[in-house]
Amino acid sequence: MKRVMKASCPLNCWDNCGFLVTVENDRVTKIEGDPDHPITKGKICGRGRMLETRTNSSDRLLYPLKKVNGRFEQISWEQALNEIAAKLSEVKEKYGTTSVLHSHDYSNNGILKNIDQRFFNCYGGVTEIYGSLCWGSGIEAQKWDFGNALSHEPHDLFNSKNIIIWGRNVARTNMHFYENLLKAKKQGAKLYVIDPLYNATAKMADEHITIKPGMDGILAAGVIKEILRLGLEDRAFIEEFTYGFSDLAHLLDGISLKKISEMTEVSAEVITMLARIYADKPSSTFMGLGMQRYKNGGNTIRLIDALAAVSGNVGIPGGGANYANLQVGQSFAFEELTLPNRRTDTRQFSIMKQAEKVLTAKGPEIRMIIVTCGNPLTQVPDSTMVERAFTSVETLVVIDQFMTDTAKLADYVLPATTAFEEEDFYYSSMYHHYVNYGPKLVQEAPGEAKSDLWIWTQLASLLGFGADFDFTRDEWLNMALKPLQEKGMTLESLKKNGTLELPVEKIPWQNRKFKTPTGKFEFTSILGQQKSGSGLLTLAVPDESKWSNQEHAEKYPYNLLTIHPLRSNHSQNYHLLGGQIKPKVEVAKNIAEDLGLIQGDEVRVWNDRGEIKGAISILPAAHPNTINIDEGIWRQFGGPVNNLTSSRESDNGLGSTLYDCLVNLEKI
Ligand SMILES: Nc1nc2c(c(=O)[nH]1)N[C@H]1C(S)=C(S)[C@@H](COP(=O)(O)OP(=O)(O)OC[C@H]3O[C@@H](n4cnc5c(=O)[nH]c(N)nc54)[C@H](O)[C@@H]3O)O[C@H]1N2
Ligand SMILES: Nc1nc2c(c(=O)[nH]1)N[C@H]1C(S)=C(S)[C@@H](COP(=O)(O)OP(=O)(O)OC[C@H]3O[C@@H](n4cnc5c(=O)[nH]c(N)nc54)[C@H](O)[C@@H]3O)O[C@H]1N2
Ligand code: SF4
Ligand SMILES: [Mo]
Repeated sequence: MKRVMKASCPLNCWDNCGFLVTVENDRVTKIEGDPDHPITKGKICGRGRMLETRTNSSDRLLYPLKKVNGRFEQISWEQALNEIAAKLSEVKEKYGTTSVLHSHDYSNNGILKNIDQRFFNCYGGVTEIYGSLCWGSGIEAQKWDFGNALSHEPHDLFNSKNIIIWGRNVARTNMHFYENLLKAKKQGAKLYVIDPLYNATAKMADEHITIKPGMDGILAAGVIKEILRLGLEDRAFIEEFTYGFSDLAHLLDGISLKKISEMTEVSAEVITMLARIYADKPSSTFMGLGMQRYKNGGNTIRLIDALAAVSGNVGIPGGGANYANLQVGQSFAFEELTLPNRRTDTRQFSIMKQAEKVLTAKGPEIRMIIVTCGNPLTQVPDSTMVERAFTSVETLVVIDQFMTDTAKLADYVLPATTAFEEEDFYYSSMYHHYVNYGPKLVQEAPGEAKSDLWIWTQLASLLGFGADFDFTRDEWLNMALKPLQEKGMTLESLKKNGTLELPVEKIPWQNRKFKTPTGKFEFTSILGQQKSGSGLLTLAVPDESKWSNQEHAEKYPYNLLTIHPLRSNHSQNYHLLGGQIKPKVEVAKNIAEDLGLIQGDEVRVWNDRGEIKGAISILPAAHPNTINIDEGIWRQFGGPVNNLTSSRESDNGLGSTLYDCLVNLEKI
């Protein structure tokens, strides 16, 4: 029998698309876009379509595996769960619960993927990771400036006169926003892209502004300086609704436009042009996540926020310093789902430094690591150290759908279901504010694959807190939706419609009531002061740059970006793409010219942390001395590129410095 059902894309992505999935004989046979979805309107990308291949792949993990004498052996669920539960009891007894590390990321946007936290809290509280490789610096920055990280609802774009895409690879990573940009442009809006790479979004822009990687904060400072020189600032907003402006003005007095131009490698004329664009309101800014993956990443986002504020583009239709939209995730009952009060002990490692901490932690040492919804060997910086750390512990458990590079290191690998084999609802706090229902479409998962929720429930029962997991799927989903029920949003209505609009503020900060300690937009952050020093904006530069370490920059003259791949969500699709996969080393034209390289040449890219080999592809319009190698590549295909990246934390401690990475390159 053939059925076509509404469902959702589960992938960690800006778009959170609505799907129409064809199911025949208990098998997914086709995935298309749901034309009725209010935002994604029937269009989806190849990564979404490829979920059909992922689900039906003959490479799926089908049975629990245990490593015996270096080789995986199939074992029963009973044996796997009993042995893992016994190990959890043993280490709890001997060393305390924080001798267990829960390493995870967000590869699946289902709300019930958070139940792992409930498990670890009820167990007693393990070593958890904090911060984010993805968006951590920017989120914290916006909390300091505004009190929360909020974006305008997607259609407000059409109120903008000028649209500035700052460090976001829209055409590749956020396809429905791209469609809206095309439409806004047709309706007369002007589009500017600030990015070291000339990407597909830059191609349709009125102007592409290339910049030295990591220097965007300095550029924003230059634009503010010009706005002030030209008298184009929004005085009324600054005086009534902001705090700390004189500190910012003082900072800008200390640097010349000439110096800013030299540091950013953006001409003074372009900086003045941007000042006029920002003053020609409403101008909206859409920041990507790439440009905050630097040591100075938090300060960068703060200076761009400051630019939006000085030019009077905060809280107005068509304006906004759009980065993420936390009010989406904040709509659900996380405490009730995860029970943080149940833990009696806790310890935290930053996600960036998890490997180093595993290797060095005392009181207690890490004895056991459990990985869920993540592939740290490929995705976490400094892969060499990650491998050392993850193989140093007594027991490594990985729950996944495929034998990833991380799973290969494990002592136990547990086979997980895919999104179509379990019921959940999906949300993403990145672009739009709709939540999508995802029914269980396939009744019999292949082999013995089980949902994460099932695995936690079984382990909870073996460890004596089964009662905390004794709920039906409907009960769990209702629990998550509880805060919305009084607003008329119920599980029934979600199931019926397939998607629901969350009751969020569509134009944040329109009431000018900021959630900061002063209630104002803060150029000087009180929260920043409380957490780490002065809270002042600075003119900080990346850690790996000639402005911070001349000698290092001479040894490693090129900036390495490792942006998100077109055809894969991180590491999730490479093994399904077919054909010969090999790292593509994209280099700015000047590098090829300086080193006499031509398209296709084999090269080695290296720094003190590691190396990667690949074939040259020349980028004619990229910023000089810039290289890109897409992230996510498996070892068998020549990756991971995180061999080269650093595990340093960003300025505010919560973000990564994945793109703050200098390398050298030679032909082999
Ligand atoms: N195809 C695809 N789409 C995805 C994903 C995927 O893996 N594949 N992943 C999803 C996830 S989890 C995320 S977080 C988002 C990320 O979405 P984006 O933020 O759009 O993409 P990233 O690849 O993180 O960031 C790369 C962009 O930042 C630019 N950039 C890098 N350094 C700088 C800089 O110093 N200054 C400026 N101005 N720009 C800079 C790069 O040139 C590139 O255009 O994408 C989501 N969508
Ligand atoms: N160099 C470099 N590194 C990066 C980035 C970069 O730009 N450059 N980007 C960073 C960013 S933005 C992010 S968000 C992270 C992403 O890092 P990860 O989330 O670790 O990466 P993914 O490859 O999306 O997914 C990890 C694993 O989750 C598994 N998985 C999928 N669904 C489920 C499920 O339902 N249950 C379980 N148990 N497992 C599941 C997949 O099979 C996959 O093996 O990577 C970061 N790393
Ligand atoms: S990966 Fe993103 S754009 Fe592609 S189908 Fe899924 S949500 Fe949509
Ligand atoms: Mo991400």
